[in-house]
Formats: sequence, C-alpha cells, structure tokens
Amino acid sequence: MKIAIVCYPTFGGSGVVATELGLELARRGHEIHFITYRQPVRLALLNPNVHYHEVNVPEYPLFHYQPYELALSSKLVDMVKLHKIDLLHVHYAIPHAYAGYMAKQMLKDQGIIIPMVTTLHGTDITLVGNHPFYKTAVTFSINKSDKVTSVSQSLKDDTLRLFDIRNEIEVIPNFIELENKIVDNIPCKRSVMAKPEERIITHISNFRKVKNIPDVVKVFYKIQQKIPAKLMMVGDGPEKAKAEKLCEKLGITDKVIFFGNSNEINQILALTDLFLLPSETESFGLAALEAMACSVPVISSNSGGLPEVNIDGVSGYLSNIGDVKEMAENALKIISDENNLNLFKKKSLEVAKQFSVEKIVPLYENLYLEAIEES
Ligand code: GMT
Repeated sequence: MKIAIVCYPTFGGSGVVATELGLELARRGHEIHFITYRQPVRLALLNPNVHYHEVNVPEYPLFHYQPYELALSSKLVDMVKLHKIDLLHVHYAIPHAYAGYMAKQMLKDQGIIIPMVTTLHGTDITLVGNHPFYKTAVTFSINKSDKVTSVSQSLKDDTLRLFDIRNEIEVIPNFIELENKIVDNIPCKRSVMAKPEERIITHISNFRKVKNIPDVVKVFYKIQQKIPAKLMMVGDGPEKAKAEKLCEKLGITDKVIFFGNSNEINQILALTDLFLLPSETESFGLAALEAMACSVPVISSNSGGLPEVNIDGVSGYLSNIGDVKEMAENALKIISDENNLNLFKKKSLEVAKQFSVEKIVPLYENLYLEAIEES
C-alpha cells in the first residue's frame, strides 16, 4: 500500500509512534510518505520505501496566526495525486484529522476517493480536544474519519464519554521493537552515571504538567533517604526548570542528572533499575513500555491507560495520582532486594512482549485494507 502519515515531528509520544509505525510498514514493503512541517526526530531516511514531504507555511504579516491546516491540506492533496497514495493515516486529532478531512473533500471534488484513518493518542482527547473552543471541530473530524483507533481502552472510553462519536473506535495499543535493545550493562558506561552501590532510577518525558514532574523528584527523594540511588531525568519541557529548583530545595542536586532530550534512550534504560511515571493523565504510557522492553520495572500512577501496560505487582506497581508515599514504598520493595528486582525485570520484559511490533503493526495493516476496500 502507499500510505501518507501525518504526525507531529517532535519528541512527543504520538510522533514517535507514527514514525516507528511508518518505518515498520516500510520494512514490510509498503511505500510510506511522511507529511509534516519538519523531519520527524526518529526518522532515518535511508530507506527506499520512506519519503518525507515538508509542509511549508509562508509567513505573512496580515495573519496573526499562520494557517498551518490550510498548507497541510493542500500538501496532502498534491502528494496524494503525485504519488498515487492509497490511504491517509493521521496521528493526533488536532488539527490533523481536520486537515485530512479537508484534503479528502478537495480530492473527492477531483474524482479521487481516499480513506482516512485517525489515531487518537491522548491529550488530543483528554486535554486539548475537549476544550470548548475545539470540541465541535474535533467531534466533526473524528466522525468524518473512515476508521478511528485509540491507543488504549481507557482512551476509547474517554472519547466516547467526552464527545458525541458515531464511529466505531478500534483499540490498537502502542507497540515496541524488542529486537535491537541494548543490553550492554558495561561498568565503564554505568560509572558515568552512578557509583556501583547506587540504584539508577529514570524518568523520561516531555516535562509537561501532565507528567507530574514534582512527584518524580519527591518519590526519588524518599527512595534515596533509604538506599543509595541516582535519578536520571531525560527530556525537556516547561516543567524542567521547576524540577531543577525542587532538587536544589531538597538538597539532592548531586544525585540527579538532567540530560535534556536524548537519542540514547535505550542506552540509558539499559543501565536503569527502575522507571518512574507518576502522570496525572496518560492515555497509554509509551515511555513505560520502552522501559519495560529494556527489562526495567515501572512505578507509575494508575491514570488513564497505564493499568493496561504496567501490570500491578508484575511489571511494577500502580498508585493513585499523587500518592508519593506509596510510590516510594513500592519502589523500595522492588529495588532493595536483588532477587526481587531481577524477578520484576524478567516480568517487565514478558509483559512488554505482548506489545511487540510483530503483534501490533498487522492490526494497522488489516485496518488499512478494510478502509481501502470499503471506500
Ligand atoms: O504527552 C505525551 O506523552 C505526548 C503525547 C503525544 O500525543 O505526543 O503522548 C500521548 O501519546 C502517546 C503515544 O500514543 C501515549 O503513549 C501517551 O500516553 C500520550 N500522552 C498522554 O496521554 C499524556
């Protein structure tokens, strides 16, 4: 199939899922066209089946807001015609489903029928899309999509509760490539991050408010009071400076490393003993799955789709949002005992295998075929 993928090209989870999906589909022989405003961060272009088309939005002083949706829908029409694309797959409803629908209509006007699959990722439903200023257009564009998927049952339930949706929503969870994980726990690399007796605790996110970053620091603060430990904070975003200040206030700056955005996630996870994800909202929790795929147990909140990924008492533990005390106690239960830690590591990997690329990507392929047949 020839598939156009529309996504955000940034470090956010929806962009990562869209990019990894496109790359895997390309490996399976499909022709993939990424259409967005910048080259996606994880996109390696040295693949004959992968193409990238940039959406340019010329600056014009009359406009207070530059019309990205307009430029995107025009680009979609042009690329569909030029490359004879069979299907549009838009990731994150806002504004991609809306622009995709406009492109479909323009193409229909020229006698070209093309189906559109919309994947709902999380904040496009739970936070942004739900805002009264956007809700009408988001509801409309979800209902006008030929197929709709959500990344967890929890997100599907939220969508049906918050919007007036007439479409079927198919749950297709986030997935993970398990083959190329780095397992070289070599002492010289580990020594850059921590002393041999210290446990390595990691958090990875885009440091937005929903990630509950202060709780990451507070849980770690309690852990390091009981056992030697270091905290790796990977990623960047609006809450990072506040987190640095909190570490200063708690007197733990020498025990916390802030990496910023990193392309060495797997290397860091390979050296990690425990992952923290105390999010206020999390439709799935791709970062937790990435940790588990590297045999790292997860201490998380029980918000959104996290209980579908992090299995309580198996791959880690779940607590109510904000229950820092219980999260720290559960963390210590896992990492204070070498045998227990090893058991949790093993189980984390086993759970992660349920979300392998081989199991999940065919679900998208089947959905594409259905959409094309029905269009
Ligand atoms: O906030 C993020 O983590 C980024 C956001 C996005 O859409 O870029 O991630 C959402 O999509 C991911 C991929 O499907 C999910 O794994 C994340 O749980 C989800 N984030 C939230 O719901 C907060």
